[in-house]
Amino acid sequence: MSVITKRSVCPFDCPDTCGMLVEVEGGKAVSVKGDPLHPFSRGTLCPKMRHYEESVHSPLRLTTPLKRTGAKGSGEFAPISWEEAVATIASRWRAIIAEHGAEAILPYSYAGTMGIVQRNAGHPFFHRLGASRLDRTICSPAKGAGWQAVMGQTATPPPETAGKSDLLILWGINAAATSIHFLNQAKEVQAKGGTVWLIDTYETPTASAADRTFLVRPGSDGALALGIMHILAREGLTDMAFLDSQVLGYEELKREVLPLYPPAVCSRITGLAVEEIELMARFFASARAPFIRLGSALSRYGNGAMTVRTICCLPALVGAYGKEGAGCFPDTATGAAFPMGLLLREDLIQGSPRLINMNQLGQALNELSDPPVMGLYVYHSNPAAVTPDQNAVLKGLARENLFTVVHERFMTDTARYADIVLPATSSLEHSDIYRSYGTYCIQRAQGAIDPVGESKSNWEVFSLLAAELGFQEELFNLSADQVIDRLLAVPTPLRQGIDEEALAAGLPVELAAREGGYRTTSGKIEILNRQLAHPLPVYLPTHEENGTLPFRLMTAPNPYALNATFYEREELRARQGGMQLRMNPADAAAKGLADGERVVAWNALGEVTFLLKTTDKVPACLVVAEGVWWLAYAPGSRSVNALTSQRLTDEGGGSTFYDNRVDVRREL
Ligand SMILES: Nc1nc2c(c(=O)[nH]1)N[C@H]1C(S)=C(S)[C@@H](COP(=O)(O)OP(=O)(O)OC[C@H]3O[C@@H](n4cnc5c(=O)[nH]c(N)nc54)[C@H](O)[C@@H]3O)O[C@H]1N2
Ligand SMILES: Nc1nc2c(c(=O)[nH]1)N[C@H]1C(S)=C(S)[C@@H](COP(=O)(O)OP(=O)(O)OC[C@H]3O[C@@H](n4cnc5c(=O)[nH]c(N)nc54)[C@H](O)[C@@H]3O)O[C@H]1N2
Ligand SMILES: [Mo]
Repeated sequence: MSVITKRSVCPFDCPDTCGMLVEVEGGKAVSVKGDPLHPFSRGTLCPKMRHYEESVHSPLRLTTPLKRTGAKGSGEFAPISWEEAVATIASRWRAIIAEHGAEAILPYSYAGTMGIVQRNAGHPFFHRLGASRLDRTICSPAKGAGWQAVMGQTATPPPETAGKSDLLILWGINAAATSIHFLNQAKEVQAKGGTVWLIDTYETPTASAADRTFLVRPGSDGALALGIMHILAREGLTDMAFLDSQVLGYEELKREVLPLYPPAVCSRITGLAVEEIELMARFFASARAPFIRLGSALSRYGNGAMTVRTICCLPALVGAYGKEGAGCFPDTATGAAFPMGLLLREDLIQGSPRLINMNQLGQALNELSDPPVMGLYVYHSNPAAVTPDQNAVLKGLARENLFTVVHERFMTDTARYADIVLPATSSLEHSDIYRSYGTYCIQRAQGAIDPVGESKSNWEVFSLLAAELGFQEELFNLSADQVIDRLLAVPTPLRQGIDEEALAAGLPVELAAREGGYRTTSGKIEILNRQLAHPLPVYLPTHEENGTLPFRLMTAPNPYALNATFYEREELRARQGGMQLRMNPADAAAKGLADGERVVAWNALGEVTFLLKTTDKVPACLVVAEGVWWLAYAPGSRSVNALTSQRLTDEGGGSTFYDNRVDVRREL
């Protein structure tokens, strides 16, 4: 049989958005490779995607619609036809709407696929239905709020420019796991004699790519940035010409804020020595082009937006913004490349349905009334695993009077609680167009193989449901490819000058046009922003700054999984070494715990069994639980998010996954 190679794009929630070449033989994907034409990933894939074909053709794929036959959560189901599934959903929803109104139905989705059409497929449908709206804040809205406080809508530099820096700071990012191709920039910097620093709370694998690693206390980075700025101001290391002409509020910062943050104070907050903070300040000031690559985890704290805002001020003091190879890179914002209104159809919203914060699904399912949530439709998300306060989420999902539909590729922890399960295509089985939050690439991809079993894409399922409910809008009758064509038919400033033919042919294309200047209210970088509750940056405490339990809990990404995705792959689970809790050997000894033993981490929200891994890469008073395991493969009956709370960030309504404490004991 002949092998055909097709271009595709990695659909997962990762800043790199790699280009892929898929080899198809006899209708099956037999291998995937990195696409050498992709400008950022340059032909290599991460360890998860190197064998994507094993996920696509996994024996665990769901292949038919299912209806529940046992108790909720038991995982007992019987196959049904698509006709029965769609008719059941429509009739149950009609009954819910008649009794409680359409707001009693809640969609729940996040980032199982990042493709623009499939990811947003439910938006027009649920707007038209009149359902409650979901505030999709689980990832990093506080990071966005922090950047915007200082930089407004200013475009970030292309990530590749970091290679031209002479001091690259990987600040709160485990790039070896979450953006492996960005490490090419780190290598470029080092090859030219420059320096790479990592600032994290424990020593991740990225430390081996850095010349020096600084470990700070969780959520204290804002104090580090203030301490560095204090020293820059004190020692006259600032770029006054830049500050005078391009920045608003430096004098106010210097007069009112920086005196409160001498190095000794910042040392107490961050845990770094005064000498380390001084060294960082002087080195930063003497760099020709300092570049900060900012991760997201440090924004997932009660003070997360303020932390990001404070760090974003730092490059302004040395005139690093606007200089090639310098500045700060949080993410790329490329949504405006497409006329998203055509797809999101907010004009279909009737009245003002309530907005439910996705981090507080537990509260929504258990506590909301007027109306209560009676119907839940989950698509490309796995809230039983990824959403904070797992015990509250599972309690809600177990409600006998809650009608739950889950559209999934696998029998996830969430799907086990469904009344109806619908099988979803993988990205190799449907069309989409992709943008990226870590590069300026866009790329269109068509299905490379036929759907596995009877699976259907998000777009197709919402078209079926719309037809069953009698929705007349033309959009619901279009195919995903037709929707993509319509998006591409409308020119946007961001797509100006791109090679439309290459895009149509499925090649990766870089957006070049970016509006220059500082896109803030004042047209300057705004250290002072009077529209905010705190007009100047200050250090705010985290939720758990003064908590009483002994360990701060880091719920970090693992290189061999992506949130709760990829757990179907035994080899990747094995490479994680099981569901581990990592702890400093001295802390373990003080507790009488031994490496490899089953331990229980606990707090007021729940208890979770882990395998203990002692390592001096983790500092004292910290424990690390990487990965979001499926319960089927967890050592106990819960996974890490039974220990994380529904509390939100200071701005943006974001998750606070890292702002939790636990104690640890031997499992009895
Ligand atoms: N392999 C893999 N890749 C992924 C993911 C995954 O789970 N696995 N997740 C994807 C998703 S959804 C996202 S949003 C992105 C980014 O996902 P993020 O979760 O933002 O991950 P990183 O940006 O790598 O940053 C995490 C690092 O920040 C550190 N950290 C935690 N608290 C602090 C702090 O207070 N200060 C400092 N300095 N560091 C801190 C953690 O220890 C960790 O090493 O990655 C994506 N890519
Ligand atoms: N403890 C802890 N919890 C976390 C995090 C953490 O670092 N630590 N990270 C948080 C962050 S940053 C994020 S962004 C969230 C991510 O939250 P989610 O986006 O919910 O994360 P995933 O686990 O990737 O779940 C996506 C699901 O979508 C399914 N899927 C994939 N493609 C399709 C498709 O085309 N259609 C349908 N219907 N389904 C599809 C996959 O099989 C998978 O089960 O998790 C958060 N939770
Ligand atoms: Mo995320």
